[in-house]
Amino acid sequence: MKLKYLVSAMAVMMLSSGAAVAKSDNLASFHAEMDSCQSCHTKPLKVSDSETHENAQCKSCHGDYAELANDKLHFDPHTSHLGDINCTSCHSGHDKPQLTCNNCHNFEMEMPFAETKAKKKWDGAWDQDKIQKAIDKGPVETVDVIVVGAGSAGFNAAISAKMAGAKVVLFEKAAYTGGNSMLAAGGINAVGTPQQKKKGIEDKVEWYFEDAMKGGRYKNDPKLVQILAEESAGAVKWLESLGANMNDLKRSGGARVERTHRPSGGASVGPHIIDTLRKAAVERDIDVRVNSRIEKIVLNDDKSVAGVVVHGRHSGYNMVAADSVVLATGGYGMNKEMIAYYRPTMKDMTSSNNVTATGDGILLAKEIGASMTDIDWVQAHPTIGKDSRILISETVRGVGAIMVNTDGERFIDELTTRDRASDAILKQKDQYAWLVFDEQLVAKKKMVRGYDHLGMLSKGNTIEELAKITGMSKLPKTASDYNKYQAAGKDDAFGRDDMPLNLTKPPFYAVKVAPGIHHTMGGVAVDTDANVLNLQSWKMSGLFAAGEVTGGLHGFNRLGGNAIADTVVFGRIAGENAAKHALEKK
Ligand code: FAD
Ligand code: MEZ
Repeated sequence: MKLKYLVSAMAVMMLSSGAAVAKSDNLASFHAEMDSCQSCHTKPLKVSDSETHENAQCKSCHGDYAELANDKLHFDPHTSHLGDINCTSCHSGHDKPQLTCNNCHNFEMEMPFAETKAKKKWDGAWDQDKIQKAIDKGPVETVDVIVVGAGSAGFNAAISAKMAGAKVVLFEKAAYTGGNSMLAAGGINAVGTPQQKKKGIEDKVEWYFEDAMKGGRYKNDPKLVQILAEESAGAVKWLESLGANMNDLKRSGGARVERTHRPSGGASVGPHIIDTLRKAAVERDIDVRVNSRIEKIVLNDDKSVAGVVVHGRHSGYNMVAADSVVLATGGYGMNKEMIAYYRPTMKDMTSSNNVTATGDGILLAKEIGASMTDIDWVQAHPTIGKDSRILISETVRGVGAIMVNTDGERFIDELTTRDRASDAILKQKDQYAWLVFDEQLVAKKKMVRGYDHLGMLSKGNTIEELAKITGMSKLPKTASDYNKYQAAGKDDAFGRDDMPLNLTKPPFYAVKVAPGIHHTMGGVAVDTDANVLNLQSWKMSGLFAAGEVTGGLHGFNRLGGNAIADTVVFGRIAGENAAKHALEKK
């Protein structure tokens, strides 16, 4: 019998046998009993922060995720959108195992050694004494470019810096890379791509620019928006050159044409991009370290960047020197205190964000005198599954769903901008709405099957049946009116100008949605070269930033698809300029 099957069989036996569990009550002692500590660890014992050896050991005995995939499970954690992450992200050796999926979901899944006691978390409060001691001790290593945060902006920066000839290290505080980027569902906006040309879509850099500015209520930094628009097609091409598939196109709210690019086949864009970037980083031999939180940016006496203090899960506090640091730490959509401070009216809202979105980069940059732009602008996404943290992608409306209130009546153009749609929902009875669609949409959008799988959809064989199940008494009339507008190509009720589908093919579906925190538009002030600016708007020598940690690009309201575009366009600019700066200083 292969060890992987033997071990999983043993784990199941142990779960069902109290005596066995009492003997080895954690994963580590179970392995030690079978063999020795060397089942998992090196001798002499040295555990890197990324737990690289330990994870290789897991896979050598148990198989990789593809081998562990089990299609009999209702939810298979080994085939989730988290991709190929460390086994120890969930199965910690000496600590209570924790299903990473449950950061957002509430899956009830029995895990081996679930009875293990939880230990004190390594990544609690930042310890200022230890930070200072690490600085006093001096750097333990030196590189050219340090990238902080391994989401899309961080990976793009690290890959670009490495390709420009710099020695790079990419630090990620979580046990896995991906951040909010791996949750992106809709797509990446770009203008002038071969995909648009193939579909006969006329688009212009000026239109992209105008749509983003209008969506942002003209509070965006036009110089940043211009670069985003001009470089967007190059961003898609770059992702494709790294192995991504961006062949599908759809329209997002606030955009005048279809310019949101996504993988063909209906897969979500974020997991696909992160998977591509992870592989591209491995192929380029980039040093990516997880379980490594940056807690300080260190400056020289002349205020130029000297490096960072990293708090590693196993290595503790150390200073790493570099002439360039790129902040790519994402937003603060999961930091309750920051939301309560900057946007008190949103403090009780749910959030679509990953638990990693804690605003660290903003705190790190502020502490050393960086300026902030639009820091209090927080976007509510109108369609987060009610009472959940699961985003119902804008794609669902883009592809054809209608949005109705609890009586089943439409109340707004479904393709309006997010701020308008969110405000309109909050004015409805009970402050929630339903998205309604039919089987045609399900056939087009694989992600909708995912919502069904999660038990989020109500279903009826007729519109009348769906109306009865959901209590939306006016839904049949609304659907019949909408079908007439769709056939005529003119929405007399709300002026929706893109109605790709009607509501005619059973079964019919509805999902309850409500606004929730989605994107923090404000953040660190940057110029067009991704230099971080200080309070006097001077460049901070050696400090760069890209992605959701920055402010200025999106103004007061971001358009769907512009954040991933931001992470690729400005991630690359930050990486290239960080490499240039560091190499010139050598
Ligand atoms: P992130 O991807 O969040 O990465 C930041 C990383 O930094 C994280 O991994 C974090 O752990 C790490 N980090 C933080 N602090 C530290 C520290 N102190 N030390 C070390 N590491 C640190 N946008 C679109 O354009 N299209 C979409 O379809 C789309 N869909 C979305 C769906 C969802 C559910 C969500 C939440 C967002 C979506 N967005 C979308 C927005 C977009 O995904 C994010 O704005 C974007 O991915 C942010 O990328 P980033 O690289 O800046 O940050
Ligand atoms: O850009 C986004 O946040 C986006 C497209 C989200 C979504 O609804 O899919």
